[in-house]
Amino acid sequence: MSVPEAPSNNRTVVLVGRTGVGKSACANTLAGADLFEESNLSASQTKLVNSQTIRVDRSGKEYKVKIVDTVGIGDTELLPDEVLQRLVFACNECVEGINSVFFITKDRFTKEEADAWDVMWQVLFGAEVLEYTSFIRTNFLRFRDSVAVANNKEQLQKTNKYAKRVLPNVKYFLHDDNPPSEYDGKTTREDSREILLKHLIVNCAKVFHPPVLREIKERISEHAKAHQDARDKIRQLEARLEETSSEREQLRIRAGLAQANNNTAIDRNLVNRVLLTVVVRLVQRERERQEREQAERQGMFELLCGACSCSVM
Ligand SMILES: Nc1nc2c(ncn2[C@@H]2O[C@H](COP(=O)(O)OP(=O)(O)O)[C@@H](O)[C@H]2O)c(=O)[nH]1
Ligand SMILES: [Mg+2]
Repeated sequence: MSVPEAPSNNRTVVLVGRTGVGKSACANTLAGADLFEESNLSASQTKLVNSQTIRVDRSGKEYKVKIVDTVGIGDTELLPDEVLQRLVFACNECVEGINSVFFITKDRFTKEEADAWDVMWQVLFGAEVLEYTSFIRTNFLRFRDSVAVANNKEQLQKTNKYAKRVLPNVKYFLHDDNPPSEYDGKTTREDSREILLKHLIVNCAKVFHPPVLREIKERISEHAKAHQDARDKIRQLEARLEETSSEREQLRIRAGLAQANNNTAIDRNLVNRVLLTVVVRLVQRERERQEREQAERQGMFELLCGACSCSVM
């Protein structure tokens, strides 16, 4: 459940989608500058996560827009565990909440996309994310033409069984085109930017707090508190050590100090450790999801075989 909040001038948008569909290009369009690396390179060569915050003036108000670019989900070159790990690291960039997830696609909606979609809501964020997800069709030359956009939306929904299953659940459907500037893409990107920013500012004021982000935040603050307690304890013990002249008492205090120092040392790699434990749990959840799908397929197969009147000798 998201907590009701006063509308703020901050917006956080997370871009997800397969590698090469144009996430980083879309991020640059949103930023109005080349802040993200665009390429056809494989996900393994892409940075873990890249996030940039820009300021935007709209109708006399200043907005702070945080853009979080991620690696491709549904990417065959990465193991599911690696993808989840990268996504959880991206989540750490938006622990204050997410205004919108931009799910980016290019020309088609494939099984990989449907899988990525399922991982996003079933494994990572929970069903509530669908309320906050905007489906962005990039590389759409006629994005300024409302009739072409409406037709494409309708066609896309009928493409195949994956599109038929997923796309009717999509709340916002947007089209844009973000060609590289060497192809005279500047004005096209400016027009695309207008569409994306308007949507982000007008339709995405509400903040989504996915349980996974709340958990990351809570666990990090628990650890930070334990760390602070240990430091307070060290200070107290050091003061007592100065005051006491008894050797026995000094020995006892030194033992306490060693213990407290140990407690602060454990916390050195705190954020990474918290994130990795979250990854482990999500990977487990993803495995369970795959097993469920497999069992359903098997059940369907057995049902069909049972209903079939032919006998195989
Ligand atoms: N013409 C055109 N090219 C695009 C568009 N989006 C991305 N590209 C290009 O496609 C390539 C891959 O895009 P990139 O943003 O790096 O994909 P990512 O892997 O999803 O981040 C880059 O060369 C981009 O410049 C688009 O909407 N139109
Ligand atoms: Mg990229």
